[in-house]
Amino acid sequence: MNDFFDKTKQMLCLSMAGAAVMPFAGCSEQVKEQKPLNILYIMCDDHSYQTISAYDTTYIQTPNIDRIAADGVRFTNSFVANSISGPSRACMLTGKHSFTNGFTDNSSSFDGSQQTFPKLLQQQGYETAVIGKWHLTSDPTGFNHWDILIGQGDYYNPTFICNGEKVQRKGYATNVTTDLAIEWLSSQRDKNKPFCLLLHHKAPHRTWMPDTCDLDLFTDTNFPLPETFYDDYKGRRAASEQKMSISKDMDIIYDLKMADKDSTIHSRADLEEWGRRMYRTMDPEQKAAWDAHYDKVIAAFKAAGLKGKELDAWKFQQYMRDYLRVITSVDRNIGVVLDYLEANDLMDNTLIVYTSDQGFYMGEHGWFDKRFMYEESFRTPLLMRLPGGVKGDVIQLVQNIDYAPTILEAAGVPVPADIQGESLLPLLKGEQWNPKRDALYYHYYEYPAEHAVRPHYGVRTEQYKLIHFYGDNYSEWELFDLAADKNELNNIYGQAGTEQLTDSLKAKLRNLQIMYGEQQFIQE
Ligand code: SGN
Ligand code: CA
Repeated sequence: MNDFFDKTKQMLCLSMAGAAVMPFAGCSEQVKEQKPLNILYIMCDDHSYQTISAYDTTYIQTPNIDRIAADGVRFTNSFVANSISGPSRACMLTGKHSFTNGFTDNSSSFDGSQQTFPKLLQQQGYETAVIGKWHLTSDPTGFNHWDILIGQGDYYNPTFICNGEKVQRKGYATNVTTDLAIEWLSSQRDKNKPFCLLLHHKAPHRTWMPDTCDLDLFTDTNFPLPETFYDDYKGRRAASEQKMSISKDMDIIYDLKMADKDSTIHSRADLEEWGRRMYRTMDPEQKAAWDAHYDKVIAAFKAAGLKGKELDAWKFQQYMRDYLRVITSVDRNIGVVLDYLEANDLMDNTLIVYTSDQGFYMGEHGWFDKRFMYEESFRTPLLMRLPGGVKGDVIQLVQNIDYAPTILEAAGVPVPADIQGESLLPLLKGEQWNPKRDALYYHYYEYPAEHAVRPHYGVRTEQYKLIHFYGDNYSEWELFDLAADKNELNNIYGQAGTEQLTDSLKAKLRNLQIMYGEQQFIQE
């Protein structure tokens, strides 16, 4: 299904693309006329690699996001350090794991006095901005301009905080966020300086509310159920205890929009509670377009009277349709930004990054949401187009703590020694890459919390993954051989014959915990 997994076996296919660009800082006299490097970092919220056609064509075509891949590098083994929004964003800004940057779960508040890559760029003369979802509670620091959504933000007519002032803006969040980015690029920034723009869409976060113009897309499409949709979680206790099941935990009104005005498929109280949240910020025109679409779906749903597995499959289809409608809008808006760069002669001196704050379950294991160190949520899409860099696939294991040092090095700004990530710049240039780590470290902390995923840390190598779920009176280990069991259904921890492998992975885990300052979590 995911064609890029097979391609990970291929070697890098690299060719030079675009014109040469000099880093901004430290330019010598004779190259001063060359343009400094701008940074455009685009990050969506919960955008799965399964729904980017550069990675996987099963569900949707994303021609505009694919433009970045076609002209740059597609990372086929890209991961996060902690699969949840705020922590991921903090890892990305600091180049440090959650424990080190202090933002371990979504209830944290980011210590904005600490070092971040936008601050370091700003100090070296960059004009910096963040537009869209922020989700770090404290006000942004290190930005000349910030225009952020409050918390998760709303899909319709969202309220932003623009440099400290609240402003409600009419329209659909992805379009509004794009317009703000174009406005800053075209008329608000100081054009004598190179720019670093973090463009953070709230889409496609739950509850996957499409733009009115996309509501009728995919209406007749039936998507294939993932192989693991009916996973029984045998041998994986923490997986069996979560609350992110499409069948059991996805809400018929709130998530799937079946707000039946006659209240025959749910109670009146449910309609009032969830309906209020769903329509909360829509204006009458938007609400009318919304109802014109969903009222028909509600009528058909009521007439069908689905139960059991048929109902589960319907929920999956409905979820996929809305999610993919939201992605259609994201892709269209990425196209707008790329067109702007092209029309304004910025493509040959702008590093473009496309990523998500983490991966997401598109029904694999029967789930939506993220958090687990299992592949679908541990992975995240990552595309980077460096002018003058290479094109093709990079198969090395990379992580979101690597973005900050990559961007700093690309901009010619020294990478501070305390940054834990590794610069990916050599990979973008087709050069040798010798990271300090020999495996990836992961740690998820948020518990108790929505979706009931137990805290866990673990280590991943090219072939194996060892996870430890922990808590008061809770200790569960899982070991997967990803070459033999790509869907992680067969926990081989404790099985005869795995002793040596387990010891060596535990040693790697211990070393990473020491390297990243989490000695207190070491388990013998
Ligand atoms: C909200 C969602 C959750 C989601 C978290 C974290 N519930 O609480 O489903 O896991 O955000 O997501 S909702 O009812 O408010 O939609 S994150 O991407 O921001 O970390
Ligand atoms: Ca997210």
